[in-house]
Amino acid sequence: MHLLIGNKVYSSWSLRPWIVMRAKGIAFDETLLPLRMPDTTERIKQHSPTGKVPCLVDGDVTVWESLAIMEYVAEKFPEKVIWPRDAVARAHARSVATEMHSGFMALRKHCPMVITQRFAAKPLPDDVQADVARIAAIWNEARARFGKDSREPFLYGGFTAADGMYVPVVTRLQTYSISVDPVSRAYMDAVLAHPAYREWLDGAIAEPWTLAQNETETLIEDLRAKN
Ligand SMILES: N[C@@H](CCC(=O)N[C@@H](CS)C(=O)NCC(=O)O)C(=O)O
Repeated sequence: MHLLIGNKVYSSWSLRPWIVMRAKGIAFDETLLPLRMPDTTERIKQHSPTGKVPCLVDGDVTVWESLAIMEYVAEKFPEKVIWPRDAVARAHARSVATEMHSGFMALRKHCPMVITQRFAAKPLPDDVQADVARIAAIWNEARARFGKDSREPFLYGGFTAADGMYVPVVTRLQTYSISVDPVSRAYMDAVLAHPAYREWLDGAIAEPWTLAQNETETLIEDLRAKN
């Protein structure tokens, strides 16, 4: 299998299926296409019909959209337990994963992923604060209902696709120094310590396209204005 991804510093959607596949020990090759280059769309469109990453190619099968890629590998490798085994937990996990996929626009717009950066805390607009409150409620509920009896620290105990969907949310809260309750903080620390996350972060740090701090701030302003 071959996964097409964008820059590890910026491409939050690429990180989601990448980390699920890596955390679950699923073998794949990756090709990284730097975003925001003159030929980016043209190069991605050679593989992905939307011109966006991530995109998974498995022989004759092409799967685009991060969540569809997770579903594809979940079907292909049922033994990897990409979604929780328990039906109630699985329904909850799919709900929070799709809530993330289609939501939290205020947080995504205000705090774009720049995984290698750390900014001082600043007051957040009300709509961003509301997104953070909802995310913390999701994490607390999942941990209390489905994760607490497990020795593992993720939303449903072991790492699942739902965690994969929230990894770039964790990194945003970390990058922008956004405070959360102790349960959410412990969850964030577990995600940030995961070996697959550390591997992605090392790749991001090594990327040659990373912008300097002042250029990053300009990029963030640009993304906030555009989105
Ligand atoms: N809904 C898509 C979103 C994919 C997306 O927006 N990817 C961004 C990178 S994170 C992209 O490819 N942008 C194209 C570009 O910047 O040229 C998914 O879940 O995979």
